[in-house]
Amino acid sequence: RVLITGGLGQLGVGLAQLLRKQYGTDNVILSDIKKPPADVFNSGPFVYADVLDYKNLRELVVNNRITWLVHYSALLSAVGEANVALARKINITGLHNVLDLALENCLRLFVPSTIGAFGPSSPRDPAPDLCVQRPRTIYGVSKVHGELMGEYLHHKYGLDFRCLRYPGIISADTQPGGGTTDYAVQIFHDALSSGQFECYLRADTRLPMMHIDDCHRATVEFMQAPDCQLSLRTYNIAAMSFTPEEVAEEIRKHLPNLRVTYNPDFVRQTIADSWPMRFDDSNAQRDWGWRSLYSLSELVVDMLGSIREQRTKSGLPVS
Ligand code: VAH
Repeated sequence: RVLITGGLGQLGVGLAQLLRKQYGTDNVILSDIKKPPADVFNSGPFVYADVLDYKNLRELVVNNRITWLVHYSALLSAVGEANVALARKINITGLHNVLDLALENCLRLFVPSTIGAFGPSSPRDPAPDLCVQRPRTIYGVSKVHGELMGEYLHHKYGLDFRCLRYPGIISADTQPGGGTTDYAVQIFHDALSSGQFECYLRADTRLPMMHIDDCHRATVEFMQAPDCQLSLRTYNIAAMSFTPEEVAEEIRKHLPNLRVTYNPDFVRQTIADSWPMRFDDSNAQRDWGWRSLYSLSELVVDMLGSIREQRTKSGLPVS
C-alpha cells in the first residue's frame, strides 16, 4: 500500500491516479491537512495526515499496512522565503518524522528534491548529479538536507530511500505552489483568457522544465526500479530547458497575438538566477532507463488543448 503526503499539491492527485491504475484504487492512499475537492474524495482513499504529527502518521502506516511512502509535503521556493519558520518546520521536522517512520516500518521512501537544491556556486549548464550544492533558499537548503539524511540512513541502516530532483513541473489542471517556475503554467491560462501575460522573470531566464506526465512516469518507474540498478539514491531527471521568451514564441505558433510584458520580481528573479539552467540526467538514463517523452512543442500543444477543454467545460470563452 502507498501513502502520499501533501497529496493535494501540484503532484499528488496525478501520481495517485497513475499508481492506482497499476496497483488498484484501494492500495493508494492520498493524504493532506485540508479537505479534498469532491472529485478527489470520490476517486479513492483520502485521509488526514499532518507530517508534523508523528503519532498520526505512525497510526496511518500501521493501520493501513503501508509499504511505500511518497513524501510530497513541503513549502516550495518563493513561498518558503515568505515563511521561513514554517518552511523549516514542514520541510525539515516533517521530513525527519517521515524518515524515522520509514526506518521503523521498513518503508520504501520517495522524497522529491529539486533544481532548487543547487545554488549560485553549483555548475549551472548543465548541473550534474554530484557537485557543490549551496542553495540560497530555505526550500533548497531543506531539500539538500533531505538528500543527505536519506542517503546517510540508507548507507547506515539500509533505508530504501529514493529521491529525484524535479525540474519546474508544468501541469494544466493542478496549480503549482512554489512561485518561481510557476510563470510557465500561468502563461498558458493567460494566453487563452486575455491574450496577454506579465512575466515576473526576465525574458532570457533559462530553467529546466518538465511536463507533469513525464514527472509522474519518472517517479513510478524509479520507485519500481530494482535496488541493485541504483548507483545513486538521488538523481537529476531532465526533459527540456526554456526561457520565458522561448515558451512565448512556441505558444505564438498557435496564438499569434499573445503579448508578453516582463516585470522581473526581485525575489523570484534572484532565486531563478541561482538555479541550474540545464540538468545532466545521464545517470538516471543509464541506471534505470529514464527517457522524457514531451518536447517543448508537444508540451505547448498539450497544455493549450487541456486548458481549452477546461474553459469550454466551465463555459468560459476561449481565444
Ligand atoms: C517552485 N515549482 O517554483 C516549484 C518547484 C523546481 C521548482 O519547486 O518553487
